[in-house]
Amino acid sequence: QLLASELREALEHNQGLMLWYQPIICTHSEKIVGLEALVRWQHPQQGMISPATFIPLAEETGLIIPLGEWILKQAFTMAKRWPQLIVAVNVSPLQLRSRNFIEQLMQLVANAGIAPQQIELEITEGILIDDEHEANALVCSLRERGFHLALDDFGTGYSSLSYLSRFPVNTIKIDRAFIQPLGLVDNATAIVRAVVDLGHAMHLSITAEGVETREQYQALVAAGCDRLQGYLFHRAQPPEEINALLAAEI
Ligand code: G
Ligand code: G
Ligand code: MN
Ligand code: NA
Repeated sequence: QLLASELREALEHNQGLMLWYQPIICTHSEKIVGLEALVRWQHPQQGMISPATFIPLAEETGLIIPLGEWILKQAFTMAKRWPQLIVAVNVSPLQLRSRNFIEQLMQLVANAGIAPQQIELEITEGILIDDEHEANALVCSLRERGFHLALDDFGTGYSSLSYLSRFPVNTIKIDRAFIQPLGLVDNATAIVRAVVDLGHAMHLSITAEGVETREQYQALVAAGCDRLQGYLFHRAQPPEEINALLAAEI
């Protein structure tokens, strides 16, 4: 596990790891309303390594706990600099279920000088696998503290729509697997519309991920989707570039 020990070192020396941010757009105003933090690792020899590779490795080795804390700390520091925006952070199920997670979060929020209301925690249906009751209690107590919660990769997991009523998130992020076929495949629009309508009936806001084409965009506007994210608008980019984007918007 050479890569794992290199990841540990990168974390210890704060070298090579960084957070990039992908804008989230309000469908109505077409303005940036949020930023999703996405971790990047510039490996000294191998170049950029995808989180799709090193997050699972971090989960296998337990490194996800300190890595997850580092990610939260960085994202909260930037949230302080972008007070008008929601900052969304992906949280691994292992991190979410770790001891003292809520205490740690509250400490990080206090240290950064931000309100929990500015933070959206992106969780996946993976936390339901072990103990649905425990997952529900955790989500409820995060909501009580004021955090926003988003159910990420919606539609790809094993859970059914009925879970939503027992899992009090604020937002559903429709996985890009459902966005991609819009305009190409019969019924793709019907599926997205059904998710949007059901979400709205439950007072949830709906974000579409992976929006890449005008056709998808138009179908999502017509379906009443609240927020949009994807390469059609912006890719994830370093904080300095986000600042330039925000400055250009005004
Ligand atoms: O950014 P990219 O599309 O390459 O991300 C690939 C995968 O890694 C996605 O599933 C994404 O949710 C996950 N990921 C990216 N950044 C983070 C992070 O900061 N924490 C966690 N737990 N997962 C992340
Ligand atoms: O699992 P999660 O939804 O957090 O994954 C986010 C990942 O999706 C990131 O790695 C990000 O780079 C990627 N992503 C964001 N927008 C697009 C897009 O429009 N198309 C594709 N293919 N990937 C995207
Ligand atoms: Mn996400
Ligand atoms: Na996703």
